[in-house]
Amino acid sequence: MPIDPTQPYDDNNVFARILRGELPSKKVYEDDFAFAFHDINPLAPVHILVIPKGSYVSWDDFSERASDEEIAGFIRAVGRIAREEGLVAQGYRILANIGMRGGQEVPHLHAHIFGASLSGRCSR
Ligand code: DGP
Repeated sequence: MPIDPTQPYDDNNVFARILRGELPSKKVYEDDFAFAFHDINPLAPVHILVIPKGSYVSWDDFSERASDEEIAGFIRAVGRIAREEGLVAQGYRILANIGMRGGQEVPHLHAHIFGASLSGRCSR
């Protein structure tokens, strides 16, 4: 079910619990601003979720409340992960679903990174 982005941040959402180490994840990357892990239900040969460490529901919430340092750190991390995962030569997609019409299901901001296998496309 898509979330209602006008609700306050829910500290018990699944990504908050992954960040706190209460739930397992297949970690790909971590720094001061971002945490990344494999999507549990991959829609591409490479499907990574990147989340900011702070408590933000949506892109608009993030851009309103996060510091410039957090925003730069998060965006930098997405690019770094694409490079480190070897996606640059083949190309990749970045997607953020926001709110009800955007189809967002987890109320902690996340960017999907979709990458291809060596021969395939990065999405269906
Ligand atoms: P969306 O909110 O629609 O942008 O997508 C949420 C994504 O999060 C979806 O692709 C599935 C993934 N997901 C949901 N719960 C978990 C979980 O517990 N672990 C992992 N690794 N991924 C999850």
